[in-house]
Amino acid sequence: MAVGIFDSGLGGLTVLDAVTRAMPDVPFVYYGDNINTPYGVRDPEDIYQLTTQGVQRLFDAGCNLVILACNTASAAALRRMQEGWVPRDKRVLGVFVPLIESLTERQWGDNSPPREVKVKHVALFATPATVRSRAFQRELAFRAIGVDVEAQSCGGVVDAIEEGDMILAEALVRSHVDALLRKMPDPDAAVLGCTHYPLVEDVFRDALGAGVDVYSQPQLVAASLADYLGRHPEMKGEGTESLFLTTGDPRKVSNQATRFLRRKIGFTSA
Ligand code: DGN
Repeated sequence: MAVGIFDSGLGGLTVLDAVTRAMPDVPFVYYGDNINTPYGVRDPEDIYQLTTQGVQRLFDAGCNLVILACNTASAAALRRMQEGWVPRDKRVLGVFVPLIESLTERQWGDNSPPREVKVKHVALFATPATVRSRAFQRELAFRAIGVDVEAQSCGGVVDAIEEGDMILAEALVRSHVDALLRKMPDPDAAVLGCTHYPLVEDVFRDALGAGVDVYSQPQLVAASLADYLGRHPEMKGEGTESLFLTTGDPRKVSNQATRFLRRKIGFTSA
């Protein structure tokens, strides 16, 4: 048994990196749906079908707890999966909630009514599907009032990162930040709502300027998961060996993954 980490491709490795650093004694099984990436341009039904397939594979590999380390899948599929698909003895958690809890200064799982918070103007950067879903705004509205969100759909950034074209990724990030700042000139916080973006976090920070607090997911998700496993140790699993599965070409994906983890790992066929 191990904790499952699902992503449409390689972005979830930024989350895997943070969780393995925070919890070196927890075994993980990573599933990257590289053959179907990117999800950001797919329709919600398609994302739901692909996500349930991948999560089922992780259940079959012995994971009782699966983290959807993909905002696009969390936005399009998580609520529907939790409401009718996830078996009673399993849990599937997303990456939005830790981010929003941190932004709204909440403890993990605090479900008290929405209240005023310090941040007033939030810039959200995410894939087209995440932005279209408005899931971030919906989750935020459960917890906070009086927060204005301006979302920027960052087309092209995920593909450029997956292909390793960091010059293109940087140029795209700068133009998306410019577009956002034209709509909202004075954000006090920016949310990087895609697990690929930690690889270009410095570019976001530089383009946004010093006055903007940047919320990035990996460390926030790792802290929430550590807290959750502290309260549910039976979900942790045994052993320390992690396993990496891909629907794509294992050799190509293993090479690409080195850029995300700064160490060599070997993927096998899902
Ligand atoms: N990394 C994914 C996310 O967090 O939304 C995006 C990947 C994709 O398929 N577009």
